[in-house]
Amino acid sequence: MKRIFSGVQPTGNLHLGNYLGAIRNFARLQDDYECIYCVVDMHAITMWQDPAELQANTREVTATYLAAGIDAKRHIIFNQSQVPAHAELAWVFNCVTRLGWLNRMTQFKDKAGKHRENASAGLYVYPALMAADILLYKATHVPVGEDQKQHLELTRDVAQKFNNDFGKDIFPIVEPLIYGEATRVMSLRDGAKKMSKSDPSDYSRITFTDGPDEIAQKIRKAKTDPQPLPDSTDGFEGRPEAANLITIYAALADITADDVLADYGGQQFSDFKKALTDLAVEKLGPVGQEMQRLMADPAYVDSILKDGAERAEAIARPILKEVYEAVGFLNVR
Ligand code: AQP
Repeated sequence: MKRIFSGVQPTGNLHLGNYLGAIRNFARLQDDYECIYCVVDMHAITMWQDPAELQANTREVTATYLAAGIDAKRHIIFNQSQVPAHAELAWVFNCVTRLGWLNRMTQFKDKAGKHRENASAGLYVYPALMAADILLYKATHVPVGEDQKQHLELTRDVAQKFNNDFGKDIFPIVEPLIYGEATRVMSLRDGAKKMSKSDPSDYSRITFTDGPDEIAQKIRKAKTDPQPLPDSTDGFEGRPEAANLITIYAALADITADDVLADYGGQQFSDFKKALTDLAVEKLGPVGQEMQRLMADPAYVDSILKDGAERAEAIARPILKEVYEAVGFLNVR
């Protein structure tokens, strides 16, 4: 069976982009793939995290996976730090990955910003750890949002170079699964910026902890332009905010953006925003409520992670052993 690996960082403010670009797709792939879904806490600490919040956020991402419908009995949910083989394979990959590849990564440039000299070495080698996460399970497919495409290309390069360097066909060349109407949800405050957890404005994103009133307020305040909605997606040119809101509606309703415009084209934003609010509350409300219910039972959430870590470890160990043998590490134990 084809195997999926994907992950979300426990960095708080889980938002609509994470849901439509990743988590909802995770749940939808369960019947066709063997799925391993990780809470990537080791990735999270590439930027400083408050330790108590990191723990709470790890449970929150786990609860959201479950609330979104991922079946932790049929598939695996765990947090990365509990399977040490991730760090072990990441070191081998640090030695396979070329500096030139890392220097091209736009996420590092965006996150390090102007203070590149102050960024952690971990942030720089983040893509090598991500390659290790995926290849540790010989995953064949990786569902992600559009922003992770470049990192997945690097994963393919690492797999190819490792196989060539050691003359063994150990790793598969992974395929990204970037699909759905909303592969890149944009900020509600600026249609040119990705919706993101770290945006200082809470009004830029809809999160799972937002109730109906907050969702309504955020959509009401969402940036628009003075013209009515276009009649088709051809009219999105130069109108990123209109494109974003229509795309969000389409994704939530599971229809195309042109279908949405067949109903709302020519209308003012105000009416459309009311409809979008109702739809967002209808679709996100139950997931948010279930997530909060699960968060009230941390022992249960932890038991899911513990079971998942044990099952993930059982798959990962033999693969790491194969890698260590290929590299030439002398096994004396
Ligand atoms: N705006 C988005 N639209 C669609 N998909 C998105 N993803 C993130 N933002 C959007 C997808 O969500 C998954 C998990 O992301 P992550 O938590 O690992 O890291 P991220 O991409 O760094 O998330 P953020 O929200 O953008 O955080 P910050 O603010 O730290 O940069 C991934 O599959 C991602 O593609």
